[in-house]
Amino acid sequence: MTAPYRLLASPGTGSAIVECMLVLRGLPYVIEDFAYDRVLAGDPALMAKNPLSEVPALVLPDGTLMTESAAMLIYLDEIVREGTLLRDRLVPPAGTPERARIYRWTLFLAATLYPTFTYGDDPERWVAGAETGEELRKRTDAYREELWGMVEREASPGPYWMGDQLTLVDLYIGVMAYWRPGKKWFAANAPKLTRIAANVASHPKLAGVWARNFRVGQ
Ligand SMILES: N[C@@H](CCC(=O)N[C@@H](CS)C(=O)NCC(=O)O)C(=O)O
Repeated sequence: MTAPYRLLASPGTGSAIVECMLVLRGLPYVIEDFAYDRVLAGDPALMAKNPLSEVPALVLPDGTLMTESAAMLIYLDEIVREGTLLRDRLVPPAGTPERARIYRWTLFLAATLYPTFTYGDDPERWVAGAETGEELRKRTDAYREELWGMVEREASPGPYWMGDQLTLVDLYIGVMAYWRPGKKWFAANAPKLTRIAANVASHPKLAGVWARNFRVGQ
């Protein structure tokens, strides 16, 4: 029997994005949870796997270690287990403009938008002085809103970001909608993303992931 995937996680964080993917792809996995204050403090068990002390980290069945959520999603989409259907994949077929679009915006979310939290959550890690820290927080928050505006403008009017097909982009939207600027901002400024996030949250296969990561009504 092959070992399960091991996801190093913390409830409500970006590890939930990869947790969704493992469920949707029907892959066997176990979760090693870290309280978020342990992640921030640099838990030695997490740092042994990811020296940045960030979740998610993923250990593949053969022991290979992955960091970077987008890399994990792209990799896991290609794992086809017996009984899983090609149409259940979260990336459009190779060589199509749709795939180019999904890769572009998946990386936009992971590599451009996600770091606004890295630099804004605890600004005094990067700049000296409370006032400068507040300014960095304010500016990264404002920049994130601008970036979400771009994701909103590109969203389809369908149930998911690209239309009828659930893709990697939807997983980021579904989870990140719980983070700053928060649900009220999304409702007022990003109606398509609000709808998409609700559809991901109520996806029948993802009920367990939601129960583990988010409180009802959150
Ligand atoms: N580029 C990474 C970012 C991961 C990341 O920033 N994770 C946050 C949780 S949502 C974290 O672990 N932060 C801890 C820290 O910044 O020290 C990815 O896409 O996986």
